[in-house]
Amino acid sequence: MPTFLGLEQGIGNVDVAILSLPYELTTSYGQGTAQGPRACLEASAQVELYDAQLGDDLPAGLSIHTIQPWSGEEPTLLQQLDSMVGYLLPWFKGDCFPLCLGGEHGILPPIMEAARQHPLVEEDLSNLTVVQIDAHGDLREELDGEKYSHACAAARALDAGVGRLLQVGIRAFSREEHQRMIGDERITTFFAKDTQSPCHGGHHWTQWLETLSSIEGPVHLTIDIDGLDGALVPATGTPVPGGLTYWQVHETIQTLFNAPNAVVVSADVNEIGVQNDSPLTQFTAAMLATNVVASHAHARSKGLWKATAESLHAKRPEVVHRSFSDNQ
Ligand SMILES: [Mn+2]
Repeated sequence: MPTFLGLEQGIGNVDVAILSLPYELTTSYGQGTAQGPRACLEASAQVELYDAQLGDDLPAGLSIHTIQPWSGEEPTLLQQLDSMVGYLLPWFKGDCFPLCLGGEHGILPPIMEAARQHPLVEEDLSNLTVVQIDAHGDLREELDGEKYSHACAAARALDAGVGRLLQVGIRAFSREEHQRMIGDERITTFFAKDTQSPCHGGHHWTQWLETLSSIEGPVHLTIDIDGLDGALVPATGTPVPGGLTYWQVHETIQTLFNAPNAVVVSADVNEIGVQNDSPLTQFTAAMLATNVVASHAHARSKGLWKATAESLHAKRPEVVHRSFSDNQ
């Protein structure tokens, strides 16, 4: 199995857990995101270990563990979702930083169930802010009759109780999704049409960065790589023109991790496709994943991230997560 950045497997305590969710049941257009996590890990061996903000080479003293991929083979979609929750739960106890590689965006609802038991979330997802980089709103009620479709990932996160959803890069959405963006006060959407405008984009982009800096409390960062311009990620499930530049995503990650009153408790990079004529798509995903881990390491070094599990878990009984398949 390839390891993240080609590093030797961490020993002892886990500081950062790299989790692979090769899940693909509902991708509507492209194919191949099930192979994405492995391709991203392989491409990560070519990423520079030095991070300029951190001023150090990764792993920068951290113990980074590349965990064996999830390999659920349950017969139904709902049982697969439950199986992913079981795979994720041990890494969401607050004593390490989990980074999930996907797989289609349908991995978000199981990640939310795992995040529910993070000590800073305290079983109540209304305490959690989700920052979503994406071309799509992912706010449909269902797609082709399936409410756990990748096209519904953000809607299901809100249904699970997420307190705030901040979206950027959005440029492909239905009338129904647009109405929900406007009507649900938990959602703040920064449209690509505004942030990428040649005339006024800078103004909107500054507002986005200020919004990130003002976040308080625990945050999950979900990066659908199709939020980037399609030219950078042609092998993702649904590449879309008119998206974010690499440096805008980089700046979003760094600004979020540096927000003075926020704690980024977990992240995912999803919809990674495998490009065969060039490694550009999987290498772009690997660069972003590396930037997430380096930004976490930087936040740790500044005291913005604390291992919270021991003190908080001592007070509480074990959390029982909600089952996707039992609630039907
Ligand atoms: Mn998405």
